[in-house]
Amino acid sequence: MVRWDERTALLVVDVQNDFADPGGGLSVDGGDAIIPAVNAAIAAAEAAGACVVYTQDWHPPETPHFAKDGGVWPVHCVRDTWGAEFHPDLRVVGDVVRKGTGGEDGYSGFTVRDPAGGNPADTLLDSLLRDRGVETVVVAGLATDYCVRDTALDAVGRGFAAFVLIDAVRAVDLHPGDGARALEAMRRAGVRSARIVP
Ligand code: VGL
Ligand code: ZN
Repeated sequence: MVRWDERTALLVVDVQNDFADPGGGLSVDGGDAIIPAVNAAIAAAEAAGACVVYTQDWHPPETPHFAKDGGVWPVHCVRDTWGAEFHPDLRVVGDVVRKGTGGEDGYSGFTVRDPAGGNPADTLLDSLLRDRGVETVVVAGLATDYCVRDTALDAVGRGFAAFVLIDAVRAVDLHPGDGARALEAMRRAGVRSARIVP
């Protein structure tokens, strides 16, 4: 079980229209179905004085992250478009960290990679959490097999204790089983599974 307190942060990963809405550019099956559980986690965090931080995938119109520019993904979460906005049912009550804003690639909320050389750079997430004395992160959102996985693995690598809320995440499952493999990779790395809905 997650024990919510001031040293715990809920990370709400990429609950944006392009992932969560069935009409989105990179729609995740059942993406909108997690929103009640995510909102329940937000309420639990708030009640205990835990901070809530949201990430947004925030791409320029052209980036090597997109298939049309040499990458693998359909166009999604282009900055300042409907697809990049938070899903309207999501309660937003905390800071927002945007990733990919300069055309960088990568999935983790902590790190982006320069599209040319692949050099990693930190987002604001790590310093934001450390400034608040956060020791434990709890990850929810989209997608289990990309941004949720990489954010949780990075959290552990940076010395945070980490949980994944298995009823508040969903996978892209580009290849069948990707979501299950991602949960297994997180488990092996020390990420604990928890549920928000009893
Ligand atoms: C994501 C694929 C491409 C994610 C972002 O949020 O999991 N997946 N960009
Ligand atoms: Zn993306």
